Amino acid sequence: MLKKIITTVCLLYALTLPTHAGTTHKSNTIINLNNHKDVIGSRGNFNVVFTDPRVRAAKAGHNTAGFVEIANMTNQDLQIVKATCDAAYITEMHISIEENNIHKMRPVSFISIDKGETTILQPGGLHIMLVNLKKNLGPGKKVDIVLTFDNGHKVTVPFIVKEICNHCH
Ligand SMILES: [Cu+2]
Repeated sequence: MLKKIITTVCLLYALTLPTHAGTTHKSNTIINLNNHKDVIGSRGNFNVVFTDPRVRAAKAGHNTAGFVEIANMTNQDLQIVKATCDAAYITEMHISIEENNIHKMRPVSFISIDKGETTILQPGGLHIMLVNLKKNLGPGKKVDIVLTFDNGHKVTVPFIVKEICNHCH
């Protein structure tokens, strides 16, 4: 279920095509790293599309998770090697698995996105785990998650807080 993420070297940044609110619509966030202040490393092409970045609504002190579809439009295989979020005390990349009919999740050290492929973070699979929230995340709020790629690129992706089923992962 691990798919892959991107890395090339160009410089583009964020063109956001916002969703029309509601919990069922998807939004695309096209990351163009040209002139992006967070870009670290060499220059080149970096074209990654983040679709429907969303975080499950949860209260301060609780854990929650972020989900998103990530399309690697570059010509290089990519990996996300780190995720950080100021709204939580701990941010990890996780995968949900089922062993002996028991749902578990465990940290992964990276999330891969092959060139031309899309990796889907979703309930029951890969997700960004936000442990011990510092504040309430209510529906409609936005929370930034910074994703670091294996080539050194750092991308800030705005995740929208939504009601997402509680037992999906
Ligand atoms: Cu988790």
